[in-house]
Amino acid sequence: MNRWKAMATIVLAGTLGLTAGTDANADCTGNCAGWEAVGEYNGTANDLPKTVPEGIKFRQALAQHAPSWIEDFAWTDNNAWERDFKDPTNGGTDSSWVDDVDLTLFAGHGTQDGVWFGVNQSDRLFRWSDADLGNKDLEWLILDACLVLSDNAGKWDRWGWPVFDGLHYIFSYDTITKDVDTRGRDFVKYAAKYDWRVRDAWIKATILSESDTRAAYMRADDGSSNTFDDHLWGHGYVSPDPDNPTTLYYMSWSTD
Ligand SMILES: [Ca+2]
Ligand SMILES: [Ca+2]
Ligand SMILES: [Ca+2]
Ligand SMILES: [Ca+2]
Repeated sequence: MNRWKAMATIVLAGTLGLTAGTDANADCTGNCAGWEAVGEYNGTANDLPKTVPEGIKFRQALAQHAPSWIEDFAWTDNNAWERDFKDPTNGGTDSSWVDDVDLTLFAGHGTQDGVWFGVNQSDRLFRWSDADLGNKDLEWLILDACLVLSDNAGKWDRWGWPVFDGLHYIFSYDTITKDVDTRGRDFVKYAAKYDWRVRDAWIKATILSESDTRAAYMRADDGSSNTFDDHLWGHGYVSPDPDNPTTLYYMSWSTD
């Protein structure tokens, strides 16, 4: 369905007594997840046929293993937009989408500076300087894409200090990674079916999916948080939000 048609349907519901407004997407209440997957790059990069299937498997795993969770949004290909990840202070709408939920998965192309979309909405690169995450809600962001968490000296000032604003974790890759459709599913499986810590679930999901790459995460803590021991909501301890991070942690590992 065309994205604008989808939003028009929601606005129409407002005339039936639900809340209608300029922002058709109401705040998500409860345990909320969303995902965006770009398989079609419209000639700007090679297409990635496994990304949309990854999102669908992520959806199915949530339904199967984490039934208390709601899928708040799922945008694919030309309906997946950079502005959904960008903070309103930078001209984006993340407080209605990516930062309005607890867990977001992105699958597509990446570099150490950001992740790529197939259309200009409002541009094609969600760059670290576009981001301010957790000031609305988001706890966990999976950027299943190459190189976002490249292990070099600049990493703290890219995806670290300027980005973590209540956010607990970014899960991604140090190196390139392959187009694989299982990682979102396996993350949910280990975090929800087996109640593992989220860090352990991402490590497991990456090791299961391929070899010869290095996956990574970055997380934040302040004086009262303990994100190391985070689980998904409903599946164990969840740390208070590190709203003013005092320490950032980085880990990468071989997927051999
Ligand atoms: Ca939350
Ligand atoms: Ca951008
Ligand atoms: Ca935000
Ligand atoms: Ca939060």
